[in-house]
Amino acid sequence: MASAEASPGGERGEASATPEAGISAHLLPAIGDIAEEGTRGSDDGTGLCIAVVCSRFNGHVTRLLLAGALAELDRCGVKETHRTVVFVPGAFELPLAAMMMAATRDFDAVVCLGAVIRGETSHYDFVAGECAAGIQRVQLDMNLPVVFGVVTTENLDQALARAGGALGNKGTEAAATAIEMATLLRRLASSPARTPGQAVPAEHEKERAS
Ligand code: INI
Repeated sequence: MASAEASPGGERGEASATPEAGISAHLLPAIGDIAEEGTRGSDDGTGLCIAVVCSRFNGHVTRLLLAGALAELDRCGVKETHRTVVFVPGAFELPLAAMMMAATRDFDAVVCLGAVIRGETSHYDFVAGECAAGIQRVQLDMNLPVVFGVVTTENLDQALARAGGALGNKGTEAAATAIEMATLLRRLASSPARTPGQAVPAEHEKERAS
């Protein structure tokens, strides 16, 4: 398993990804061009417990997202016994189920998977918007990574392209994000990153003042 320190920016193919190759912006270079100091998570899911909440609406898309997410959890070493998959009727229900999973405190991250397709609904904006806002709220309220693995598209073809088609798999990306954030939070908790603007621990206050 590649460690973050050993391979900053390189774990998920960022260094070689190009827009021309049709690779999602999520995987584009962001870190490789930046100085290598700093703290980030890794793709080592060993020992992590991950909950996946998957919407059944547009199930022909979400089942592909789920397959991508589970394959990524496998690749990263998250044991099957350390995963829980929960299904909800639609994307609108994802935040509540994510909140319930987060509240157990049994998980290091929650991955939310869904597909909201504008062509099929006049209330696309409400479903997609409330789903996104709800997921963000859960993650901030619960202080736990809750990942938005929801494709929001104009039509079915665009959704399928992002569910294992030409534009990658949003479920795979969501699982990778969950592991990166969970490992980042562990690292920050055990050894706070000293980045500009970050509060200085009390024991260092004197040192800074002198
Ligand atoms: N839910 C989705 O996940 N995707 C959609 O595209 C969608 N459309 O088209 O309406 C959708 N609607 C259902 C919604 O998520 C709720 O389940 C429903 O409104 C009950 O709360």
